[in-house]
Amino acid sequence: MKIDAIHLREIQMPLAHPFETSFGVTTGRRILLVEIEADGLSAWGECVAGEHPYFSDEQVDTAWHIAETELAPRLINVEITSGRDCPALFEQVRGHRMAKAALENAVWDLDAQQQGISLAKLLGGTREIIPCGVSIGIQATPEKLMDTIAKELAAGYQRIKLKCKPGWDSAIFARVRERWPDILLSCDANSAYSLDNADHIAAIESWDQFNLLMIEQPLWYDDFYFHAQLQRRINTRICLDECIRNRRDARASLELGSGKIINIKVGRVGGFTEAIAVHDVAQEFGIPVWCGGMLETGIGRAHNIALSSLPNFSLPGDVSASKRYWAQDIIEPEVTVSPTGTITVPTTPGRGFAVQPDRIDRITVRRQTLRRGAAVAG
Ligand code: OSB
Ligand code: MG
Repeated sequence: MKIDAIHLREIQMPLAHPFETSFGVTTGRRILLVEIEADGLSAWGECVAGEHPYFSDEQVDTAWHIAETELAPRLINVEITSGRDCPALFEQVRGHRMAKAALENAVWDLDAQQQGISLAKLLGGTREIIPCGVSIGIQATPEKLMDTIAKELAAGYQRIKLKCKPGWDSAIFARVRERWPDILLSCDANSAYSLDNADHIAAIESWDQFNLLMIEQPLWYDDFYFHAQLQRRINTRICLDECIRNRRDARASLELGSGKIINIKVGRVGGFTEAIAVHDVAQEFGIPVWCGGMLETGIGRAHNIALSSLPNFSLPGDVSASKRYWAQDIIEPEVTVSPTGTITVPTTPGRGFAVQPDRIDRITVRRQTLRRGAAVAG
């Protein structure tokens, strides 16, 4: 494929509702989008780096800088045949996986369009519909949380994940379980706990009583070892998110016994090639995976839907309807969820959701273009 231009843009979009995790509150998103122009086609990638380096060490401005000065120049003047060529092109650059994923995923999006097949099919997807869950942020009051859960269950979502932190955990889980003894319920601590505090260990050990589907990343964002110690002390499965950067991490953590479920975020692992590899390692170990979310616009959401169609994505993902995040999404149609909590995987060529260029233009706050043939530093 011959790439004619790579466009970077930053858009700004207010969230329909603030989202609070153990690391902070997000009220609006700054998002780096990548558009690749080739053969008259337009392909897109979304960078999931946040406004601050709180979830991971990347952040929207570092991602922009690396995409502009290191990654796009490596991609613009070469002949490639698929998104699978990107990891080798980008290999010299260490880390910056979210920036890499934004570019690589746009190449996959382009490849699917050129081949006239769905992105899901190109990735190796087999599911026609995917099961959906929701991630519910920390709320101002327990009553507000109960109302939110009731609303999401009524909308059909198959699994409720509660963001938690010390002070917003056991008592909350007890209340939710009292009202809904049988729902699929999980929690996500985003590394809010540590094992050097006896209170924390006792708290986490006591969570077995809540029959949680999983406890997501309770300990340090870069740890496997202490998660393995914790996993041996509890019956509830630990799900790893932040600490899985690639297929080696998946293998090491599963051999160590750090967890029994993996959340795959395509941005966190550096793109679709590595996401598929992590999926395959987990499958080899008999470990289910599910697709995580990073408050994406419709572009990243469409890519998550395609990824979720792979066979080992057997648990409901954090892939939910556009309207939970945005007053108006940047794709058409918006992502909708059926009354039974599923999303239908598109079968049309490419990502299956058209981007709305006019709307994107209106919310763009900076842009940069790199054209084929242009001299690039290096
Ligand atoms: O840990 O899964 C996480 C959002 C931002 C950063 C980290 C996480 C999340 C979510 C939201 O849980 C998932 C979603 O997009 O709905
Ligand atoms: Mg998480």
